[in-house]
Amino acid sequence: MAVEPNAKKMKTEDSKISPEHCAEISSFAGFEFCRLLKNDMRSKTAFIHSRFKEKDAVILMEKTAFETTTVQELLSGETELVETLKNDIYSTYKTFPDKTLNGMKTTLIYPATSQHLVKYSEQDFYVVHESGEDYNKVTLSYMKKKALSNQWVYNILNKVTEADRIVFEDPDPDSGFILLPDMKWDRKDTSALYLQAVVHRRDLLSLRDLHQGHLPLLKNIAKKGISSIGEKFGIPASKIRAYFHYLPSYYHLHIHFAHIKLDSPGFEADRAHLLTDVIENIEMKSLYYKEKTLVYKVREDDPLYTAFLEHGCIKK
Ligand code: M7G
Repeated sequence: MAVEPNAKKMKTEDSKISPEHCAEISSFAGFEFCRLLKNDMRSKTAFIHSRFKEKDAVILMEKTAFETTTVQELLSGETELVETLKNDIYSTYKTFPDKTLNGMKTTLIYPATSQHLVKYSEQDFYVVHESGEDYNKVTLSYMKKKALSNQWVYNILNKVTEADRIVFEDPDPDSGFILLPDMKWDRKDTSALYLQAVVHRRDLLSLRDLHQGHLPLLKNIAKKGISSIGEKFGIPASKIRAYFHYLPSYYHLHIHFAHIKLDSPGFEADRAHLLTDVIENIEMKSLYYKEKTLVYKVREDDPLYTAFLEHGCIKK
């Protein structure tokens, strides 16, 4: 696994690089195939459960979009065509370009936890209507016990990893944040721009925690997030969607900034909450997100699903 150039040794409890992250991996030698967790035809991504050195790994292999600058190189004698159909003026071919024009994106999660295996598996989903009371009784204790680790977030905030990728930082401990590329963005095509604004403060788990006292933080992120995207990438506010996920996968407040053209899962009505709506709702009613019944979907083998079922929040 490639170590970030400015990766430093562990300094504090919450800023660390695990030993597994220090090993360079340049091929899949030694990776054992366990099973295909999910084959997403829409995003052309295979989610694979693998084992490496007796630990679980999750591998996401994604066929990437063509790069406009290299498309013309495809039309050369190096590209092999194997005919699969011919009818009048119409023909189709399996196409094998040079490997430099045919790369895939791989995301490796290693060592992966059982929650990662659940997150990336094919699943049945159920709709949950979570009241403020359900949140306090069911969701909070689930988060404390079962949520995915925020270690990668603390590494970013402590500049242990990804420091060279930071697009913008406001270091203020109350209203500050770091804006940087989401792991899902290849940082090539700006019409697929996808950034995360990760807040410096660590007391906010999600949307549910927000009230009027956080308006300066939210407005600061909205204003500086948009202006820095304009300065750095030349993309105007009218082309950017900024939103929270509820539920998120990671319980440290972060806001997604994505290009309006980006077609990625996560914009669904039962997951995305626009930053501008959140600000306005809180302005109208400070405890809006503490009290509102929030609707979202949970996976069948997520422990939260079982907890909600026991609590009577899911009608089967
Ligand atoms: P989320 O709404 O908590 O969960 O968003 P989701 O993954 O179910 O959407 C977290 C976002 O952080 C996602 O868009 C991830 O792609 C992104 N992300 C996750 N990790 C582990 C990293 C990371 O290590 N670095 C960066 N830059 N982004 C990450």
